[in-house]
Amino acid sequence: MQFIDQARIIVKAGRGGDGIATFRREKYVPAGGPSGGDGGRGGKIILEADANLQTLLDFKFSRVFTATDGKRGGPNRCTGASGKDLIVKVPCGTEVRHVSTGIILGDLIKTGQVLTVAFGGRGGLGNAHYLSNRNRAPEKFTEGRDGEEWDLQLELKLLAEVGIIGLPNAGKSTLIAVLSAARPKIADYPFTTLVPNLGVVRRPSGDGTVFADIPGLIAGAAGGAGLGHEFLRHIQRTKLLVHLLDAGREDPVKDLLIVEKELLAYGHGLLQKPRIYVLNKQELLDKSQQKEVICDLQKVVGAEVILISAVMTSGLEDLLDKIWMALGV
Ligand SMILES: Nc1nc2c(ncn2[C@@H]2O[C@H](COP(=O)(O)OP(=O)(O)OP(=O)(O)O)[C@@H](O)[C@H]2O)c(=O)[nH]1
Ligand SMILES: [Mg+2]
Repeated sequence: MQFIDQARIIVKAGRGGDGIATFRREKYVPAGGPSGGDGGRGGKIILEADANLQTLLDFKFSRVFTATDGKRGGPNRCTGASGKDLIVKVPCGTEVRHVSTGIILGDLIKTGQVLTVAFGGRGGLGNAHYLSNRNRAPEKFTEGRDGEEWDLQLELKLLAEVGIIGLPNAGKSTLIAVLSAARPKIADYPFTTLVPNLGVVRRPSGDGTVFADIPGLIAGAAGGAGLGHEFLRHIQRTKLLVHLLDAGREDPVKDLLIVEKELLAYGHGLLQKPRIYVLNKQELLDKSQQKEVICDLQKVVGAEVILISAVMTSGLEDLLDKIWMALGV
């Protein structure tokens, strides 16, 4: 289950400091020579892969990254201070390319891996460099060079961490729509969704987690019925499943067992994946009916079943809390 998260950023490395022209003035030294120091180099921009980030969400808000300039040279051949490098953290798996040429600068795969994307300008030379036999008192010095500036395209192939499963019409697309910025088609008939929708949900630590609405699970899916088989393969790569049940159906326990049976039939460890069970469309039942259905479901799954209404957006905070807890984030 992959989709591409993209961001465009501008990186500006620091300018080099200027060299200067000065002459030694010391007691008892009659003709002090040139002593102007060189400018410091500008700071560079470095991207660093960080396993704590999952998406490029934050680059939608801060897009320009600037490193500081190098300082001017000083007298007595003192080189100016270098500009400070700026380290920008990106999620592991980020691919970096130049917007203008399309050239790939690199792939940041492992946490801690770094890539310099803009080099700082060289510092200018002080007049001490221009001393020669013909010119014992050079006034010449050079200015620092500009740092590199680039438009970069960041691309990240996202892996869905949370898969929302359940029978057609359970409200999977509705749930992903209320939790994220995704706007999938929603309708009151089965098989509305034909390919998985993905949405990024912001978690308390600030970064995003990718949710996938996995459609088309029906009886026989593991054997290839419906759309199921294709998507069961994708579910394998998620870390957590949210199993959504429809409170408006005749027998939610039966529905639950249909889907669980498919997970079992497909194998590949799907049944061992951590799961959170959720009864959706709570407002279709009165309080005592809700209690009864929840109780029946809990008996079968041996775990808590969370009651929500995606349409009324109730119970969602509790659901997200449980999800973050299960993911350990
Ligand atoms: N009453 C009520 N209806 C809901 C709720 N959530 C979803 N629905 C309705 O249920 C129907 C199906 O919702 P979808 O989100 O399209 O369901 P889905 O699971 O994505 O269905 P498929 O894409 O066909 O697998 C729509 O008419 C929704 O408006 C809810 O909390 N309460
Ligand atoms: Mg759908």
